[in-house]
Amino acid sequence: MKPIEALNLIRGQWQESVSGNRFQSYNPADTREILGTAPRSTPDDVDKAVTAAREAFDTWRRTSRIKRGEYIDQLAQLIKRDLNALAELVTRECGKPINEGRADVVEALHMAQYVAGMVRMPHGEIIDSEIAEKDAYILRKPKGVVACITPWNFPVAIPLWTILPSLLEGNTVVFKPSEDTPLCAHRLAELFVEAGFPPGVFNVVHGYGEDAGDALVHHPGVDVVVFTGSYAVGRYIEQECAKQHKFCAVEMGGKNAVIVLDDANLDIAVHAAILSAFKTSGQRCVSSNRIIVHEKIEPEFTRRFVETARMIKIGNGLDPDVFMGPLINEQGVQKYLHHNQKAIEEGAEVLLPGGLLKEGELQYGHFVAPFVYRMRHRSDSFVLREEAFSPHVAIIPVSSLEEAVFVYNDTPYGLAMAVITEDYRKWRYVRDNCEFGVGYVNLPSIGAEVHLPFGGVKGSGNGHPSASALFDAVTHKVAFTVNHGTEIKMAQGLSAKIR
Ligand code: UN1
Repeated sequence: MKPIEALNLIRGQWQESVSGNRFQSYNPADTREILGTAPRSTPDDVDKAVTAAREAFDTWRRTSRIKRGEYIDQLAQLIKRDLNALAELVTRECGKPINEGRADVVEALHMAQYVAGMVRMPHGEIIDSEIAEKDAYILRKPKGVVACITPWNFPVAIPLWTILPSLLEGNTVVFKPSEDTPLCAHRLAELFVEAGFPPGVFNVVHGYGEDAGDALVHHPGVDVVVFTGSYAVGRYIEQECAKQHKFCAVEMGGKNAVIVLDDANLDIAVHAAILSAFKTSGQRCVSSNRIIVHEKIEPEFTRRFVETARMIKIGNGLDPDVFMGPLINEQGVQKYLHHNQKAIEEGAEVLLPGGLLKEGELQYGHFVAPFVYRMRHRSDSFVLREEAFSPHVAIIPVSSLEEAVFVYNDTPYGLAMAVITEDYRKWRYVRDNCEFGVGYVNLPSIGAEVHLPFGGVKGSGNGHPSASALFDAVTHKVAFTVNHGTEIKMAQGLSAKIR
């Protein structure tokens, strides 16, 4: 593959960082393969991008909503045209197997189709007034400049979850992609240019959180920060935005679980647990590090789960038979090893030892094997409460439905929950008593779709889900009332008399 030289996109112009510095993007499956480079942007670059977005806002917000949707429809067509090339780049740059790379791009395409299709649907509301001569409306207005800061694990889909609702509603955008996947972001940016979005409506600054991301969060010209990523960074953004009276929508981690109840269909249970734990090598915010299993069926479940996990094919994601690719970077590997070590210290009964894979070609990538253990729940455990973002999985036996729900909730997070049961009374109890934003019955905890809200509670988010629900975060609901009478009449029976 020819190396890709990514650039910032500011006011429709491709630009180097004013610092002149660049950073490399490499293939996590083979770190000898440098895929390209991107500008290491500074607060000055951020300032230029935000200024461009502010200047473009006035014209963009007055462009008809249907016209804005047509640009997005054009983008959808370009994503469809380039689907295979984009999918391959996703796999090379973030390591996930090619079927997952493809699903990432398909999810992005779905978001573009969904958002473009919304423009001819009713939006806003007509509502009655207490006064017969008054018409009342609920309208949505754009908030201004939206900063979209996104993670590497869905390098095409998650950016569009946040960028497209923002643009459709008349906001302009500054996009700061993950420093692990700048090249996917660059290809996406090229498609925005080709789709003909007016200069300044969509801007990109590449770089690191500490300089480019932080400068965006603090820039007075940014009205809304939309972030998906770690709890630590999300909390920091929430605090910094509060100081500036700035709105933010943050999606953070999860310590999700698959709950397998005593009446579960074990084929479905094992299948759902394997997909939840090991797709994307456990690096989805909805991945499950915990399988909470009723003790009646736990031995049989565990035997089958471990047997299946042992057979998982690990390797370069471009091989279509591979199920698990590498972890994204050295930091991801260290986090995985740290969690494994901690589990042993906390008394876990190790069922699969995991560890770094060093044979043949695998030695050049960040490849690790599934680490699986059995452990009773403890509220003071580190490994049963904190996200590992890797194929690190606890099987937690419980003795009742109520205990399963207690264990599920006993973490700082509340993102994704899957329950395996044939009994509607049981899943209904789980649904009503577990804290989550994305719930599943007889399915894995992964697999969200764009037209559903995506977001969690507690440490997983601040109550502003993304994908279809992001429209609420990037618009302001306005009450608008018109008098058609020839005199002023007030609501609540308030007297309108002056004298
Ligand atoms: C994420 O892990 O950050 O639900 C998002 C899923 C995907 C999105 C995951 N559609 O698995």
